Amino acid sequence: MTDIPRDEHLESSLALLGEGYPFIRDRCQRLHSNLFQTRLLMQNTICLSGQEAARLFYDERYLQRDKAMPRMLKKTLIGEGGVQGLDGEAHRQRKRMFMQLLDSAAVDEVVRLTEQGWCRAIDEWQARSDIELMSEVQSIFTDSVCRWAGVPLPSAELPERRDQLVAMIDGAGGIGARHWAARKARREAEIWLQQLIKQARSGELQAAPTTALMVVAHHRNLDGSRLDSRVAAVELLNLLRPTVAVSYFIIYGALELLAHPQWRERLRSDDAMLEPFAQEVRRLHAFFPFTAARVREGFEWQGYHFPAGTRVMLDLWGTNREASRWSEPDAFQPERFVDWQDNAFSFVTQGGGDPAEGHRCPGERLAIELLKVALRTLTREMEYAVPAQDLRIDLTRMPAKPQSGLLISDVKRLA
Ligand code: MYR
Repeated sequence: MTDIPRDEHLESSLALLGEGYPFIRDRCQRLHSNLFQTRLLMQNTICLSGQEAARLFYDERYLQRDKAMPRMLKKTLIGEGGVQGLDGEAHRQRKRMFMQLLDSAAVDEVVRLTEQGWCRAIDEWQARSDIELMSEVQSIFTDSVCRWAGVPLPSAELPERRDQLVAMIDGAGGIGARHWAARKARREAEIWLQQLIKQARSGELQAAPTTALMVVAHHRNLDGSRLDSRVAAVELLNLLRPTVAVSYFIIYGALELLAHPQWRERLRSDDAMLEPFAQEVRRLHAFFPFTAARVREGFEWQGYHFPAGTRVMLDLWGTNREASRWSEPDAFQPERFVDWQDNAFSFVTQGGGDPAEGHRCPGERLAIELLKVALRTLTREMEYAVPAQDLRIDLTRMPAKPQSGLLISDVKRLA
């Protein structure tokens, strides 16, 4: 048995927060290894990268989610008691609720609502000068996902709720003010949704029984009890927040259109290339950089020992760019997805494996379809100018985004 290569620093948390997305990949390259150990958040942590590592990471015989996510993420992005931290049968039972809620009819419905949202927005943007595309898309998505979920959201309340959902995402990888804003947003959003869950249970709030609000409110644990109302709020947020997070993909997509005008032209008429383009955007821009699990019982893998209880972090961003699986991995080449044979472990932007059985995101198809709607709209429904601004994406900031949120102007609806 050989020792797992070790990162030279005694404690790497500040390096991770300072280096951002390439943190694991850079060290794997330097150490010529697809794994290394380091100390992160005061714990010995094994970092993994690549397809084979992802296959291991999503094997629940070896790794569990209980007590895996760092506290800073539980307090901001994902909350406590939700599906991400469950294992075994309890996880499968909770996950079924998400899989059923996010079925193809739901995808169609959210797509339809966002198409209407884009259409209304274009009318409004034509009369305005500077538009920050990112926050506009976040408004469209907040409004659409709340309508779909049966969550009442008067238009006067929309900016506040949008900002809370965005703060949870935007502050997840931040320290200082960004982190504290995310914590506050989570507390406030949980109170808001907990109230609605209670009203839905008492009958004070009426909504169709198939809406996400009602399904979550009446969901039963394995022992037949209802979800604690706070946990129900966390799960409802697990539907609303990631939908709004798709706005990051939209902005990355808009930036790729800007960087590759030949693709803008091609997408105007070539329906078949919308999905490959969307997939390439998602491959290169995995905005959740790493995910975490914990060793269940000690085991051996590739000649290395993984001690029981050790935290393990999988490099999502770097796995999507593994040089032995993807040719020119850092280049934007949508054609690579034309005849792509779906591989559950080499392209892991929203997790790996089978979403019904494991921890892969149940909303992946929704994210792809929302991105395709955006690409269609940006190339076929509207013309716009992009004023001078700094459009660089700083990979040391998690989640990454252009500082300006992508300002556009001179919007015109195309006939
Ligand atoms: C969601 O669950 O809402 C979708 C994912 C949002 C991604 C936000 C990225 C957060 C950066 C995490 C940094 C991890 C540092 C340990």
